Amino acid sequence: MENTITLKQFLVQSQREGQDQIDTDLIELLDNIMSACKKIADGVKHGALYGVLGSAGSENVQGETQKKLDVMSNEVFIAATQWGGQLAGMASEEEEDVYSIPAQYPRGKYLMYFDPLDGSSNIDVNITVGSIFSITRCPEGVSDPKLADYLIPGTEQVCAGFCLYGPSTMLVMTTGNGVNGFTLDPGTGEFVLTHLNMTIPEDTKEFAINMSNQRFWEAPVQRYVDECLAGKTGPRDKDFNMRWVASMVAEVYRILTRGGIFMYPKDNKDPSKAGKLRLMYEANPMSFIVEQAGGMSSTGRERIMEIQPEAIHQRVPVILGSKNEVERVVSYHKD
Ligand code: AHM
Ligand code: MG
Repeated sequence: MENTITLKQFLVQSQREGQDQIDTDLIELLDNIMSACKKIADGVKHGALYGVLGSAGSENVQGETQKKLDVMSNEVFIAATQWGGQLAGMASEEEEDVYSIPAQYPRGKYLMYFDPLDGSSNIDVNITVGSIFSITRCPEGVSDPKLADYLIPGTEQVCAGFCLYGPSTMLVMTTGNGVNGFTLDPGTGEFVLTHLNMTIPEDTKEFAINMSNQRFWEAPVQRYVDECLAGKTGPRDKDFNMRWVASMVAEVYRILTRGGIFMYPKDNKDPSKAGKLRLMYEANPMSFIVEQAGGMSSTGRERIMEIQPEAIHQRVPVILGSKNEVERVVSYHKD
């Protein structure tokens, strides 16, 4: 245990080494995010013992049924971070409007966007879920940010991360200088550096997509998946493997570990929706992490992090992972 480096130590050391993005406020904010993640991990682990499984009997702004753990995780995230004085405001998948920091707390310079419990359709079936967060600077001179102040492109992110509630609890994050993974030690309650400088292999033989939507996809994605399925007998001349966990956090973690491509592409299932996943608290943070690990992230037509957001709950197509495969899908969109 002597040589272990905790997440907090790692951040302080990185600050001392002059990493521009890291300041004391960010370290304190991340410390509070860690507290939130530990509480949520505890709730997820205890499941039925805490009576937290099942539906909360309400819907969020996206019209999705909220699970009890969705609601609880959202409350935990807000309670753990709003008091610290580092945030000017926050936006959550589970909140219709942006969340103003209550008047009794000081306001800080950062904005936080988060999905308190991603993959929540998996809660009741005991499969990995996670929390995703993204941090940007609040626009200069703004102390009481309004909706428009939050519409900042992903390229401006100062930090992004996710916490995975799986067989082990892991926090993976970037501050724009590579990606590192920390495993929660259940004995000490500390996140310990276990995965230094995670990188995504450029090539892969594994793809992840919800095949039940196949008939709704556009031609470039149809072509890409057809070619993967053809395996050795097709133009790719190699067999592919497929995975679909229905938890983006678990898919991105797998890709960070052994490569792969993840797609929730544009489809015509519901023409009013540009995709399923949300730009501000799913696509942007995951894109930042994937790019920092040497991968690529695109809608098929543009780099996700360069999208100028138009709404806080905006949806976008997402194609991310091993660079050469994502490039291939993007090239099919150009053809
Ligand atoms: P959520 O934030 O409501 O959980 O939705 C996002 C999740 C992603 O984690 C996952 O990739 C996707 O939805 C799965 O969708 P589907 O059930 O359509 O396969
Ligand atoms: Mg989500």
